[in-house]
Amino acid sequence: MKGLIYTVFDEKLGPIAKVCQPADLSPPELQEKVPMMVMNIASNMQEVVQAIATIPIPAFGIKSLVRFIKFNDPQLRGGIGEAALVLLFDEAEDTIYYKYIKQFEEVFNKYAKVAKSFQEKKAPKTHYTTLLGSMSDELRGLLEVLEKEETGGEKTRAFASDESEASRDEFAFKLVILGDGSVGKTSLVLHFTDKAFRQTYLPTIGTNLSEKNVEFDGIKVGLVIWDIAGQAKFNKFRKNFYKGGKGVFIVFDLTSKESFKNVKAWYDDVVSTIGTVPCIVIGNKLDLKEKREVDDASIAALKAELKCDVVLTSALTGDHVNDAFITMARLIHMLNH
Ligand code: G3D
Ligand code: MG
Repeated sequence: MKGLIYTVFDEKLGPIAKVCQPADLSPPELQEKVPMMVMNIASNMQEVVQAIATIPIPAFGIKSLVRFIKFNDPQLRGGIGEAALVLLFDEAEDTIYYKYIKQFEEVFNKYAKVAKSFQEKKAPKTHYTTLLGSMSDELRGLLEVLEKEETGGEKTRAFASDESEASRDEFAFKLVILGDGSVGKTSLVLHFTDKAFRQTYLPTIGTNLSEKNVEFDGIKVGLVIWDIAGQAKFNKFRKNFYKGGKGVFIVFDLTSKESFKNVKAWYDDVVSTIGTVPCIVIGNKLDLKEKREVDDASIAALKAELKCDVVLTSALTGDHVNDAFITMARLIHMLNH
């Protein structure tokens, strides 16, 4: 967790960070840019949601959880003011916040209520400083508890700290997961492994590793899944990212034609870097039926062109997620024995 911002929409000054936690939250531009962005989003929504929203801030390599707050103030136009509680975290940690969003939401709701009453009472600024301080302590405490629960108190087994050693692991096969930003790569990995804390982040190539042992027909296959942390697209580290990969998933979003069009480019990029390896194309977000933009005929054509399996999944409902990974494990096992 990077920090918290309490932002208020001021009629004269626009959106401002009323208080930050820590007070010297850096880089300092965040204190200006984040309120601006959050209030922009709020003004584009029909109705300010009373739930927590995840909003990426790619320019800073971070993501945020945002809880909007409405309060009564007769002195304002319309008699209603708007504010927001914002939590900032590194993109590389997004699995933790995805997985435990409900628990975070409870904490946000509690403090949103207090902030609303502070606004309506016209409380001094020190009250908000104390509020963010308590909220920060509570969130950090929650993170600790969740981590203990997930890892059973034992320390995360350290992966080798640099990628060359990690890929030398003899018992586990390296699997890479590619595709445009927001197609659901991280959500798929999280659904399959169910481990949010037990990941190893390789900062040099901006990658999260998670492991999972798969069993089928009495055969055990260890997988180490490499997922790009954040929105990296064709970045200069991709050679290291692909190197030693025994299988490749290329994910697109069934509700985005653009992400589907880019599958071929991702495929060519991998093949030109590490040669042909087992590849499965995943069409994700199958649950969003009414928003679907990619039809079965286009998928069949791509399948024929790339000679890859295609699996349609939903990381939200979990449909076919395990199938995709098990199919991959089978392919890798077959080719490596
Ligand atoms: P990425 O790792 O490819 O960048 P993410 O993608 O896993 O971060 O997912 C991007 C957004 O898509 C997230 O929404 C996530 O919840 C959502 N998402 C992922 N898979 C599915 C799916 O199968 N169905 C639906 N409906 N949504 C999905 P937010 O709003 O959290 O950014
Ligand atoms: Mg991701």
